[in-house]
Amino acid sequence: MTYFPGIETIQYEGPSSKKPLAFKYYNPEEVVMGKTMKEQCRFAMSYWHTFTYMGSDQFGGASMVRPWDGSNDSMEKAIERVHASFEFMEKAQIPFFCFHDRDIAPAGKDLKETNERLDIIVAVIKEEMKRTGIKCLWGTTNAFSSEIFVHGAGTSCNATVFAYAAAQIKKAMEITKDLGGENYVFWGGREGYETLLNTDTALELDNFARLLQMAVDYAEEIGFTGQFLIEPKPKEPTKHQYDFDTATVLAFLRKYNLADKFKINIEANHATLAQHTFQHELNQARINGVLGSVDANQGDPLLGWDTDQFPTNLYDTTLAMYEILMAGGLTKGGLNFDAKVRRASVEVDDLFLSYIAGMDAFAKGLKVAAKLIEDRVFEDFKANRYASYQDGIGKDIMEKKVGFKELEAYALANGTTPNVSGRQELLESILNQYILETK
Ligand code: XLS
Ligand code: CA
Ligand code: CA
Repeated sequence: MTYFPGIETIQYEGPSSKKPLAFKYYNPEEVVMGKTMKEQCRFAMSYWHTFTYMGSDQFGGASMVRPWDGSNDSMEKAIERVHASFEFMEKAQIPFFCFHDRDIAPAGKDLKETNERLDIIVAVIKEEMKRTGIKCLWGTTNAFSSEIFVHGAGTSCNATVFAYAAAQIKKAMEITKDLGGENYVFWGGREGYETLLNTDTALELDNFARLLQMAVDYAEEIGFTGQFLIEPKPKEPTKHQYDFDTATVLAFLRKYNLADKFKINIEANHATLAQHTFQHELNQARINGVLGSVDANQGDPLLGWDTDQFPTNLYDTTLAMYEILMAGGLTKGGLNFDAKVRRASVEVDDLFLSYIAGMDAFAKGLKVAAKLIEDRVFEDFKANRYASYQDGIGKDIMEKKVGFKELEAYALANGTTPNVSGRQELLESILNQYILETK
């Protein structure tokens, strides 16, 4: 049975190819900075956006009809989605997938039945993983869609909901371990608030930390060695999400002594919702040693919400790969396309075309970033810009040899040296040149 008849495995054909169903820049076996592109990019498919999203939005229902969704039985449908998704990943050459518990199996009448259903689907997924060699990048819990989470999950005012969320996370961690998941993600979809008039933020944050500590303890108990990741997002669905951005999450983790147990999963669209650039969030994670993984998508600058579009902006993919390479690569993380086709892209091959667009954009970004790093374009410029800290009074500051009194004496005697240009426009035009000329 094939759900994508007529579509062969997508091949690299190079930048001059006019064939839509071909890679122009992503050449999996090509070596860039000591690793193949496949190893550098670690691309992943998001199960939810690719196999459960049918095009609905706030104003209308499903716009897409998928051939694998023919059955009226929700479990049969879930099984067919597994088969279709692995055929898709194989043909698109995507080596990893990411999932929420509720993406892969429909909820049953109670938690027990829901968990039994998960076990059935996980067995099918394992068979497909064995057949194809495709791996699980990360698993997570959907503790936001069900109405029971209306006040939050780990931050709910209702202790029975906290317990339910914990039970759900426990099961999702078990299946992620069973699937060999390399990471486990926490995105606090309802962990935030609408109004402070009814919210005890101190208690909610303490409880959220308690929940995370329980996850750490349970991982140890069951021998789950995957990396825990927190995914920041400033708003949506709640007005104010506790995991606002990387800096906020770091402060939270440090306060609750969880900083050595978690890294960050940076999503591009969440960065821009927080009024940051994608690069800023990656940079902050990198310099703090917590860059864990990446949700590779993009938002629309004209829309104020999480549009989860496929990433095609070469500036963003270049500067993202720049930060990732500077961090030493993705290690256990990956580039997960937490991205969905537009509502009007209703045809099945749109799924391939969108992944190709994203993979090519990141492959090109990888090559440009590698060249910028190899040529030390920005790093040499920065070294020179901060050269005054290499000797004299600058070195004394760096080495903590001076305090206010010594610095006052220095300033009185020497004044300051004249400002020199930051050369931003020059650097921007060099960046353009590298994007255009890197082969
Ligand atoms: C939603 C988030 C979500 C997480 C996983 O905005 O991006 O999809 O990545 O729960
Ligand atoms: Ca995400
Ligand atoms: Ca998102």
